[in-house]
Amino acid sequence: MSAPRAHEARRRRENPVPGEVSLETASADPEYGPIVRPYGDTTGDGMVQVSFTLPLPHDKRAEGAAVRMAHAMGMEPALLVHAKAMGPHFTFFVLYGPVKHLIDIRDIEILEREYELLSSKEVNQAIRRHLRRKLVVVGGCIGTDAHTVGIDAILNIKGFAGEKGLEYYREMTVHNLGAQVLVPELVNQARELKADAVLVSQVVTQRDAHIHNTQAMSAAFREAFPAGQVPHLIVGGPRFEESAAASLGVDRIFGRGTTPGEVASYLVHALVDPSTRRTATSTTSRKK
Ligand code: B12
Repeated sequence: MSAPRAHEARRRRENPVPGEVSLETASADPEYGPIVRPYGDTTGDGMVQVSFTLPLPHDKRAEGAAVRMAHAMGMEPALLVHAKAMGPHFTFFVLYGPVKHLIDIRDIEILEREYELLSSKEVNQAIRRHLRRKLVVVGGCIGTDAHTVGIDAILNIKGFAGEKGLEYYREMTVHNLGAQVLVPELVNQARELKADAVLVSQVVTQRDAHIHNTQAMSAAFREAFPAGQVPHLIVGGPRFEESAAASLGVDRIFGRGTTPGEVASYLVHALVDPSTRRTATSTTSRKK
């Protein structure tokens, strides 16, 4: 969960607006949480919209297959609202209908931000005071991935969402290696530039490329550096699960909507001044 959404979840728990679905306690009205279902026209009607492509030319049989697929996914009845040929051999569908599934939001596991958000001034002060040298950041997109907008949003001075990127921080030295950086090149650059942190972006997820590339990158760093001297490894991109850091062999994952200020604050927390730890962090809202 990105920080703005984590904030929103916290606000709703601590300061709910009347009528909002409760994130904690069962409401007298079964429509208002903590057990929820989707809605389209009226609250609790279960309506959802799904889209998918079938490897069939667009005809009546393909439309029947799409409806049957929606039934198999628990959508009953399923209304076919859009079908469009994607070339001669494929058809794209949109279907709308109700599902019966219920979600108990008390069982949802989330990663809440575990550190304080600092201003750029506070970040610079902390680095000066505790590290007494510039914090060195090396970043880029690895593999064949050429989607640099995300890493540029975090690193480049112009930043993202009204926040300046890490290049703006006087106490950081940032090396943005750009697109399609080969892992051995990234490892060499990190060593030569004495990187404290390596920031990698992965946007393309076809055939789980983001997972495989990240694991290969982390393995290469652990092989190339002595234990305890591996730079802090951070990966980001819109389709990562932020809770999967350990299984990918990295120290931290940042997802959709991340802002440079969050990353700068995290770097201070992880590498410079761990006292920025926030007091209460919870991963589930219900004890099992
Ligand atoms: C712009 C774009 C391109 C541009 C990229 C230009 C560039 N210099 O980056 C061009 C036209 C080159 C392109 C090419 C391709 N693209 Co494209 N592209 C997009 C598009 C429209 C926007 C991506 C973007 O810029 N988002 C804005 C940034 C700010 O968001 P972000 O990347 O999520 O980054 C944020 C967070 O994720 C996070 N973050 C990201 N990285 C990192 C790293 C760190 C360290 C941290 C802390 C945080 C962080 O912080 C950022 C700010 O919040 C998306 C669709 C979409 N709407 O997302 C498709 C999309 C990503 N592309 C796609 C595809 C398939 C391709 C191509 C394969 C198309 C083709 N057949 O040629 C090629 C691949 C090229 C390649 N070798 O990589 C698919 C990927 C599908 C998939 N499952 O993987 C998408 C999703 C479109 C789609 N729906 O099909 N693309």
